[in-house]
Amino acid sequence: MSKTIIISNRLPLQISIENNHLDVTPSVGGLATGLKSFHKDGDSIWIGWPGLTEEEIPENLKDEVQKKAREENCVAVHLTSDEIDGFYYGFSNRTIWPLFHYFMEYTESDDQFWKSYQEVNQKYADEILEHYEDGDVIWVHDYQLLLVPKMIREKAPEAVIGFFNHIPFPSYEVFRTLPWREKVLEGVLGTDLIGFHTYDYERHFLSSVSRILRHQVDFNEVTLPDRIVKVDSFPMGIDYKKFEQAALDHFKSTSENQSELQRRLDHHLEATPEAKMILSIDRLDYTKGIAHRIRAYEYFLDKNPEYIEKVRLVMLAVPSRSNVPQYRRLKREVDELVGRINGKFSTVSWTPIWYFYRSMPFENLIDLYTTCEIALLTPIRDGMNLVAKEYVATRTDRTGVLILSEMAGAAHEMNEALIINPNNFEQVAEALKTAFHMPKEEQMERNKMLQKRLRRYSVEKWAQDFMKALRGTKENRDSFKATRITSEISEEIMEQFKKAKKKILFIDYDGTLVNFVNKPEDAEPDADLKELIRTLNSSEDTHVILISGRDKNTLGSWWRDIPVELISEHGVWMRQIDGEWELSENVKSEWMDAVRPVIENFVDRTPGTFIEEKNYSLAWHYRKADPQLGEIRANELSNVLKELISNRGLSVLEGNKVLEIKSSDVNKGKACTKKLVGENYDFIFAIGDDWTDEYMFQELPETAYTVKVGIRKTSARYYVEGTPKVRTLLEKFRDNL
Ligand code: GDG
Repeated sequence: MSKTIIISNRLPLQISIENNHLDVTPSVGGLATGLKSFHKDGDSIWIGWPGLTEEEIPENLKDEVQKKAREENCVAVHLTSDEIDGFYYGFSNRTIWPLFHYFMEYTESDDQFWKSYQEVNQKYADEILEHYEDGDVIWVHDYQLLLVPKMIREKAPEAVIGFFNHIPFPSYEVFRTLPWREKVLEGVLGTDLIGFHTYDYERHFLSSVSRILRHQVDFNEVTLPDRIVKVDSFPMGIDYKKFEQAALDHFKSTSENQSELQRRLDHHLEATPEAKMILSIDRLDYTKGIAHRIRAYEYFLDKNPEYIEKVRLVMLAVPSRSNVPQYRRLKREVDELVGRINGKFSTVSWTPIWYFYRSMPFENLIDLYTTCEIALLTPIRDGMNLVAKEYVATRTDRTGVLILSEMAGAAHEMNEALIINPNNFEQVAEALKTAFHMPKEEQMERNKMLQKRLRRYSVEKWAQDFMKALRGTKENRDSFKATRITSEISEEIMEQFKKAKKKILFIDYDGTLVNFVNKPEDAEPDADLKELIRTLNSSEDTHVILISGRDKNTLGSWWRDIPVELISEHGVWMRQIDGEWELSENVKSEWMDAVRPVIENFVDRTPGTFIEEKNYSLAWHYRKADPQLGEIRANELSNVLKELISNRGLSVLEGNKVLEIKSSDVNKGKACTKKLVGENYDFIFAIGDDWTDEYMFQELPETAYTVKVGIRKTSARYYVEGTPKVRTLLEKFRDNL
């Protein structure tokens, strides 16, 4: 039976060794907490690092580690301390993490880190491939493993692979500064589905893909030569019931069962019943805005001294990544700030900040959530922020006020919270005042709505939605109309080719024989290609025609020494094998003077675009324009032109990053059927990549072998993934001449 393979940097468990004895505990963190329930219930294995380096695990316990992991349906990837330094503390946390959170000044570009990142990603990919079986679905998590999807795809081209990015994806202007930006994007595009927490991250990612890799992006789909990658947002939820139940149990527990922490919290509440506790919980990370928060709190107390002894900030900072210098610096900064502010405001019976630098057991987390009337979560950037959601879920009597930074992904779904800009201290101070005085009814009204949404969009639902969309990509792939030319199909075609007595091959040029380039004049055929076409056309019974939208002069000069028929400008001109050009009887050109100024206006308004003037058509190219602006202007121009040319016997062809206006009577379909008139070809083959080639696919007889290059909707019977595959196919024809 097929299974799900989950892969994340860390396993959802932590293995520790004391006195040669292994201890396994669940690990803390957004992802682990979130996916654990999904993993437990389903048929899945989870691959990741168990938290100890190879050097830390004694030789005699290595098998035991794997055994313990397997008991939890986990597979441990063993990493050395050098690997952890380069891959995890290095590239992941000193390059990607700061960059993706817009901390460009913290972002390091170190070749050694990058090398290690690639090697360790390969290690994860290899481990996955060890366990992968046909039909399994693979779900890769987070920024530490961005290259893994491509690495799996290379070995298992048919695999169904999803990727979820738990942190923000920065805007193109920030992402483009990464020296290895192409490799990173290509790595993650090895997937079928990429998920982000919010639409903004999705938008930024697609913008980088289209600007940096220049792939075609239509709405939320990236078209690659061999696949379509879907990109979507799936805001991650929490295990709502678990938090709700924990809170209910907490309230039921008797005073003997209470934790020490709860006793101390209660003690404070009893001593100062009108005072309110403000909760802050995060990993100690510069993105979480902890130092800002303390300063904003200081600002609040400075401006509103009447709240002295009336509020207390209970701050839990969980130690994190202390091997990275910025985290050590932040720790010092926070220690100093807390010390200074406590020194500045404390009274005999009151300290303004109650600071814990440690990780706490789950029960204590619940003590804090349920006891504090206000939660102040002010990240400077945060992919989602699950703490905000957990806080609301534990407020079972619906009281409590959440103050949340608009920079957290969670803010998009939690409108009923008090949403603030963490850099605006005045606004934070105002929100604290509002929270302090908010009537209970209003608190309950707000939390009611929040809880309803959180309960519905839980982590289970999030995982199910993602998996459903991921499986959907497979169904989509399977329902694709054209059939991929596998080696068996290619053999079959060759058999028919060999048997046939009279054969004709229509071959498109750009995007089929050669890849697209920025300057159309740079797409000249290489010597091998020329030789291939010459040989193909040298056999008596095989007739090769290159059929293109290109102008006759360019096409003619590129193929001047090769005896092959050419059809240029979609059929306006035809060159005989002896080099003579003939004009199609259907063409007109008098319309061009009226249309040209309209297109020129679009050239002026859209940098990077230009007009290609052919004898009987005008083409507006926008490949080099900003991709989004190009698409917008192409739509606009297409509409303007359609109106302008109506009833003139002209049509607008929408090619690959080009709009072309020409006589409606001329197209590749008409041009190639003309070639069949009066002939008795028993093998007809046509191959092309873009929309203009669809005319050939539609007009040729059903028995023709029509082949689309790339994966797009098509009327062709077959498809191949890209230009290298076209060459291989043509070489097979040559070998079977
Ligand atoms: C990343 C993204 C995104 C915290 N302290 C303790 C503890 N926790 C648990 C919380 C919560 C989780 O850790 C923290 O999750 P966050 O979402 O707030 O933050 P990150 O760890 O930075 O997570 C983030 C997330 O991935 C998921 O996609 O939301 O934006 O940065 O579940 O309860 N748990 C225990 N003791 C603690 O001291 N037991």
